[in-house]
Amino acid sequence: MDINTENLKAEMVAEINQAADIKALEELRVAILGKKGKITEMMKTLGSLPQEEKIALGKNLNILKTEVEKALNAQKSALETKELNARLASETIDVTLPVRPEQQGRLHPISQIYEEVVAIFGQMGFEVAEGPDIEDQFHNFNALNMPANHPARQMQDTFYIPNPDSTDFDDSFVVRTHTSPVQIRTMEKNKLPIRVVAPGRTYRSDYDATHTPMFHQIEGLVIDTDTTMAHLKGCLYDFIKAFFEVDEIPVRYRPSFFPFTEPSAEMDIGCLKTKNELKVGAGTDWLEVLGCGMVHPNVLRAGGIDPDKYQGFAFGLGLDRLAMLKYGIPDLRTFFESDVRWLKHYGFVPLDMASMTGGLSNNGGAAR
Ligand code: 2U9
Repeated sequence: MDINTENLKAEMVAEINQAADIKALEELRVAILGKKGKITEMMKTLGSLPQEEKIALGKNLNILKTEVEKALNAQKSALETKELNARLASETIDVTLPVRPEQQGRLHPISQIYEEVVAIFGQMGFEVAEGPDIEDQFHNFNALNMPANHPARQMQDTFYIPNPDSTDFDDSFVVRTHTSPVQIRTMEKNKLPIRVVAPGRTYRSDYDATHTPMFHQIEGLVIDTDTTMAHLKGCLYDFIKAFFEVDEIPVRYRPSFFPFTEPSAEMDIGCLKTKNELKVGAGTDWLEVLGCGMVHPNVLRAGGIDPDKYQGFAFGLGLDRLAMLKYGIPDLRTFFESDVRWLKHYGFVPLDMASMTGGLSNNGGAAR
């Protein structure tokens, strides 16, 4: 048999080097080295050859096979590099391009209200104070003039957390039922005067159209030597006008009771309630928006402040309720359902932050 393996090698390597892609190369490999491939078929003929020819051709075919395998591997990695480079070129992202106009993300109305309220109090000179969600009973209750067995403690449906180091119920922790413990901690730091707002998550065991077990509050505390109820009224009036973005608004204060303030009051704003709508800022109806009062002397004492030298005012409001009011959201429970369609409707453009100079809510969202 006359087989020129040198010529065959030249032909096969040329074919291999011309394979345009991995698939064509694989077809070629099967055609040469597969079960019925050219070289395999030639190997099968060896058995019928005379001994000398068998040895010579066998050796040459093995050399040919090795050379072909080498060429196949080289072409495979060349094609893989070529394909990877083509993919990298086609998937290049220009990170310097401007943000795409069809951006999807939206700020939750509570985050928006949080930013708005903090922007207003920040402009007035309040600092933002924060504290832990899990509190001890001293900071959540006792220091706020609510000792153990005080009826006011039963007024709040509290989530208790066992204390692993004590079986005494009084030592168990709570998830804070209001942000007031943050102000107690601010007082304990012993730096006066104080002018802080404490926004954040709060927790009570309650669930219906107007209550969720986790909700958001913002509370304020001002303490100085001569702080009075007049300061409280001026401060809250300025806040409410800025918040509802109006120049004038009727307000009234009704006497109320909170263990931590004396005297205590609730502030109502004038509004117009119709069958389907609530208009804030005018009309003959009243809407309760916040609670407030002068800090109780017992609370000052618990925070390490001498009530004979210092006095102050405090207030508290529910951020969720404010969001419902300002942006006309009817059911509180929808706030926490994580429904993207809801968020698309009521949400706000995240890059347009609320600010007193840039406008609080002129960035679209539910106010549109
Ligand atoms: C300290 C002293 C006094 C905070 C206050 C209220 C009145 C109040 C409610 C409004 C709506 C809670 O979310 S709500 O249900 N809050 O009416 N909060 S005075 O008084 C304090 C707080 C801390 C040291």
